[in-house]
This record gives sequence, structure tokens and C-alpha cells, in this order.
Amino acid sequence: MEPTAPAPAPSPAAQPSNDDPDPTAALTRRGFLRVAGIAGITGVAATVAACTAAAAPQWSFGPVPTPGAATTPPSTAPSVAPSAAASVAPSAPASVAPSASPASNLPPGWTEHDIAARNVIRRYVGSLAPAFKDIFGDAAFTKIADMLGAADNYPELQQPPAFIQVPQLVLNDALKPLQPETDGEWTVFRISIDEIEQQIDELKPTVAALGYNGQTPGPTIRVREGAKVRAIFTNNLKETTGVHFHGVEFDDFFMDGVPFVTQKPFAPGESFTYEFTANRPGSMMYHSHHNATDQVGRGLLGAFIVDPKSPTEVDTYDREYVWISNDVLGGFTINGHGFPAVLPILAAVGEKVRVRYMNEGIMYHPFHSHGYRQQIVARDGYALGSNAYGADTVTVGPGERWDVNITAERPGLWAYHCHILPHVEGPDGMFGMVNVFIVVPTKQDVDTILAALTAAS
Ligand SMILES: [Cu+2]
Repeated sequence: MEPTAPAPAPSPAAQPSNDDPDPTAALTRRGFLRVAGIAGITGVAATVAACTAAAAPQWSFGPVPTPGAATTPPSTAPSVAPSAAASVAPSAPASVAPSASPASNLPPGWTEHDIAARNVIRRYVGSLAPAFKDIFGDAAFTKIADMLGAADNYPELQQPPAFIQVPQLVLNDALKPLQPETDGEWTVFRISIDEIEQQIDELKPTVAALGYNGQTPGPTIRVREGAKVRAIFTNNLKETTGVHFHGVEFDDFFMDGVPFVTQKPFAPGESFTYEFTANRPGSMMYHSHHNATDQVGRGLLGAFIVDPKSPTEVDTYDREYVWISNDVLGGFTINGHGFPAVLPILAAVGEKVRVRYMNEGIMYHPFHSHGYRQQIVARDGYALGSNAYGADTVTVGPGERWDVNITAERPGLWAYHCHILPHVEGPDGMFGMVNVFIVVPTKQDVDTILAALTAAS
């Protein structure tokens, strides 16, 4: 294959601070930039996978009982031509085959399931494990090391965490927020619609997908309430499409993006310009509204966030995590990836994190936070105000957006996952819609983790 241009790393799981007037300029920006270096050099797995992907790419990434599958690297799969926007920088350490213990070596009472389940977490933590010693203290570290079987010196200890190995690293919004142009009173965004290859998990072959600006989810489009938005989409697909800004109250219904209801679909090679006023704040989305089961399922989706003109206390937070779920052709994913390739939510004790759930799939997902209250502050972008309430399980239906604030109070590694169990766990351990809320004692520890990730490269 020809080396491809570096694909834009993707997705809106940024964790910026909003102390800064630029909501995407994270207080950890320096750290993220360091991590960006990792993204650049860990693309090999992607490149390898793009060159060796399965002959019949399948989007399925579910609880298929495939004993032993978790221990099979993808490099044995036959090959398929990668698409242009496919892989990332052609350098980097390829994934290793995950560690495995021979059956004869199983600890008492264990089955192969336990080995596979542990492997998933070994891949998730990767070479980050040693950093936990200074962060969580000796006692906690000893327990973590014992759980993971660190004494085995398993190979993942030398590998970057799975979520760092996926080429479309979920930090793009922090690294390179989509910068608009200005044209008089208009805030102008230019977005291409592309065929891409998506790697849902660092050990899986890439799958044929669709993206905006070469990534799925597409780049977050972010404006201030009242902005006049001009979004120019160029169709590089081999099929027609249309783009709907979901949640916007349009003055002109011809801007609503529904082919044959409000516009003709736009064809390959054509562009279409949407113009509207962002007349209310909140968490919204943009996505295909044409052949949508297929097109959205394959990745034509992204976050559209309108920041309030007059932020209230609930709109003040230290970090932010956009959590876009999908469950159609890509299996069960958060921001286009399945666990353990899902970027964790990271915060220091005392910090407030805004999580913006956006469900682009066709199923309901009750997202359950271990150990933490989710304060629900908005539904579908509409602020709940004094009706805000707490829960530890927030069910997000198709098309819905729920904004929650979480105050990090207790350090630890806290599971945070969809509670429809077949969406998160199977015979080979956890997969799909699983996240982890990593709460560390101090902001400095956040930087320590980021430094460890950098070193992992
Ligand atoms: Cu679910």
C-alpha cells in the first residue's frame, strides 16, 4: 500500500478545562500535545491492520463467543485495500499479541474466561500501570499489581494502553479543534464527507466506515449561542447524502437537512451549505439524515455544541468529555471505539467534569457510574435548572443528549459503563460500551499520567 497522509486523529472525547475562554484550550493542553506525539507513532497497528484487514470487513464487535479470539492478533487476516483516509502515520510499534497463560497454568478455580478478562484490562492499563504507584500509593498499587498479575511481567506492561494505540486517537478536539473562518457575521465551518477506515479496537482489523473530515465521530462543531453558522459540506463519497443539525430550531426549514423533505440529497463531488442561527445553547449533534441507518451507523455523526451566552454555575466545569454512543454497524462503541480502546475520563479530586452523552445509535443505553453521582443538568440541550437531579444510571435513548456534571471526590479507577450487559461483557471479558473514570488525587497526577503515556511511546 502507499503510505497515506496522516489521518486526522479524531473524536470529541477531549477533556478541556473551561477555565479558559477557549473551551477547547485545555488546562492539560500541554499534556495532550505530548500525547499527540504518541498518536503519531503508535499508528502502526492501524497501518498494519489497514494493510491486512479482513477480506470481508465486518462491523460486528459484540459478545460473540470466540474463546481464544482475544489472544489472536489481527495480522493473520487476509488483506483488503485501505481507503485513502484510512490509516495514520506509518510508524510505530505494532500491537503485541496479548498475554495469555497456558491452560495448565490457570490459577486455582480460574477458567480461560478469567485469563481473557484480565487480558482486556492488561491491554487497557498497558504501560500506565507503574505510574499508579506514585499516584495511588503503595498499598493501592500492590493490589492493582496483584490483580493484573504484574509479577508475570506480561507484555502489555511494555505497551501503550489500548486507547492510545488506536490510530484515531480520541483527542483531536483538544489537539486541533475545528477552527472556523469568519465571513462577515458568519462563522464558517468546512467539512468533508469521506470514506475512512476505522479501528474500533487496537487488535481488530480496520473496518470500512464513513467520517466527517476523515474521522468518526466528526470534529466537534462548537459555537457560542447566537452565532450565525455556515457549514459547508463536501461530499467525497460514492453516494448521496444530507446533513441534519439535530436539536437546532431552524428559522428556515430548508436548512433542516432531510433529503426530499427539505432539500435534494447532494451527490458525490457536490457541496451543500447549511446556514442557520445557533439560537439556543446546549448539546446537539450533526449527522447524516439520508440512508441514515447505514450512513450514521457507519460513522456520519458528530457533536454540535452551542455554549450559552450567559453561563450559569452548572455550566462551569474543569473538564469535559463528549460521549457519543453508537450501536449499529460498528458494534457497541463510545466515540467510535470499543473498550479497552476507549479513552478514559480523567480528573483530579475536586474537579467537576461535564459529560455530554449523545446517542447516535438505535438502542437505549443506561450509562452507570460506579461510585459517583451524575448530576443531570440538561436534557437534549434544555437546561433543567432547579429540576436538576442526581442518578447513577442515566438512560440515553436514540437521538437524545443528556448533560451530567460529576464532581470527582474519591480517587480510584471507577468503572463507568452501559448496563445492558451484552453491550459490555462477553466470554472474552469486557468490550464495547465500557469506560473508566480515573480520579487521581491532584491535577499534577493528571499530568503524571499523561507523561507516563508519553513515555509509553
Ligand atoms: Cu448499551
